[in-house]
Amino acid sequence: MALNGGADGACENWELTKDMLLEEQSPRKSPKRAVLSLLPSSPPRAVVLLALLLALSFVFLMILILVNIQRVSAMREELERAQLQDKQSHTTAWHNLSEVRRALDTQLSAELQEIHSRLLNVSREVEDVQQKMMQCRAECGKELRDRVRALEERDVLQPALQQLDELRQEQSHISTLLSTALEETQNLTGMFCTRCPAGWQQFDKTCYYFSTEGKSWVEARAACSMLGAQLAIINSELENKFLANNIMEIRAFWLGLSDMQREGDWEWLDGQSLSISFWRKGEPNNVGQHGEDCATISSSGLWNDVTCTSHEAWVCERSC
Ligand SMILES: [Ca+2]
Ligand SMILES: [Ca+2]
Ligand SMILES: [Ca+2]
Repeated sequence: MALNGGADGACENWELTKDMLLEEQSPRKSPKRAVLSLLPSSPPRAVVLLALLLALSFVFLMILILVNIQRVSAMREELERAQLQDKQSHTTAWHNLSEVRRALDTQLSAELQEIHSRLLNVSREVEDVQQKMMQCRAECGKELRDRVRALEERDVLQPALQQLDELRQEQSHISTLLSTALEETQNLTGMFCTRCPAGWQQFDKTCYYFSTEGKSWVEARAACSMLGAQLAIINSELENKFLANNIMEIRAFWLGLSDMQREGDWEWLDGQSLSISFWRKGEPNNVGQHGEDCATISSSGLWNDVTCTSHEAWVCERSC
């Protein structure tokens, strides 16, 4: 009953509204009126229109869905392609990383081996140094102790060494004094020439021996040599006079003068040629079958050349 009452009321309102609209718009013919003519005044047409709208909306929605599906599909393909590229890139990078890792492993292995070798060498050197230190500890310790002992002994001996040094200086001084005294003594000895043996005569700084027997010149020369002397050599007129004064007998005495090396070239035994001469008048004359090549001196102080093999006395001379 209520429902029917409600429907009847709505129909009455619908009729009233329709009449009011017809009364207001009847004086003029407008488009709104055409539209109103389509309104509930003809319900099937509205339904059709709504259905048409719904269909169009559905079609439009389907089109949007298809478009979106295509876009999603494209994006999905692009994503797959990107994933594939990423996978390929990842594979390449992994391969490169593997190569790098392999190279690094090889290099590190070589370096580790070299470092290990160096460590072994260093270890050997350290052992060697340790052995040397052990040896040095034994040997160097002994050497150091010896050095310390030597230093201690040197310290102990220092006063004695100093005294020895002073004694050496004093000895050197005494040696110098002795040398001076010896030189002065030699000078005095030369002046007085007290060394001539018994039987020898002294003149200036020379000792002379006058023989009492006769020999050949060569034998007489040898006899002087036996006495550490030589046949007399006249160096000055005073010496010649001294010899003459000591020849008391009327005899000739061999001098150390001859020309046996080359005739006429008179030469003393010391190799000197004649600087002064005291030949007797007419001498040297080199007479006889064998000639005369050895000189004699007589008490007159004059010289004569005589055959060297004749037996004559001789005069030796030597320094004091
Ligand atoms: Ca002389
Ligand atoms: Ca001669
Ligand atoms: Ca002669």
